[in-house]
Amino acid sequence: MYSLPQLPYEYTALEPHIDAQTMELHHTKHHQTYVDKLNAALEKYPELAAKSVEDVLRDFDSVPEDAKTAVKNHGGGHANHSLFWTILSATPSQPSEALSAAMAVSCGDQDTFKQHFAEKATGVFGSGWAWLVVNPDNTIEIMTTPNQDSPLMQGKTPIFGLDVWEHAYYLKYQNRRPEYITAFWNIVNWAEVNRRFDEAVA
Ligand code: MN3
Repeated sequence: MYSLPQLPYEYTALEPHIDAQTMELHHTKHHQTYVDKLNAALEKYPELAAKSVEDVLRDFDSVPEDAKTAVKNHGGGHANHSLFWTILSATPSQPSEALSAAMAVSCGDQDTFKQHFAEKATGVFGSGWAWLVVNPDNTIEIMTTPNQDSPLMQGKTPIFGLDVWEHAYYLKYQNRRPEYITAFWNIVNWAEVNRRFDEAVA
């Protein structure tokens, strides 16, 4: 059985960049629904449900046919949001030297990285995510996925991601996704991204 993780901060913590009402609905309604539907879908597969959702997604080929769509959508939704909450923080931090060096190789300097990431995130058609992922060869890249598809299903380890579903920003920003993306840079928990990077390349 999967459960909704607690947020490591209050719903108001990311104001004014992400408003408290959006955070509360996003966490208690949207994320909770992914958890509930994932649990329902895996009820008859207890051996799968005993694994972490990340491990289930990494080994997506072995998920039974009749559970694949639910695992992709709701397992992806659970994993994606579980990561997303942790890479947000009101406390400023910076990319580590190691992460900056990896970024410099594939994404350019920090400003170039932010620009490319914002372009990718803005360009997601409909609902989806923009990511920074670590590839199996330890290079990093910016990518996007539609809906709740997880980069883990492609053998990539997400270390940073932005939810660009309208439910993530519509109350405050309405249709102005680029403004939400700009505001997001103020609340990135780079300390956690650094930790995830170190873990992925170790
Ligand atoms: Mn969402």
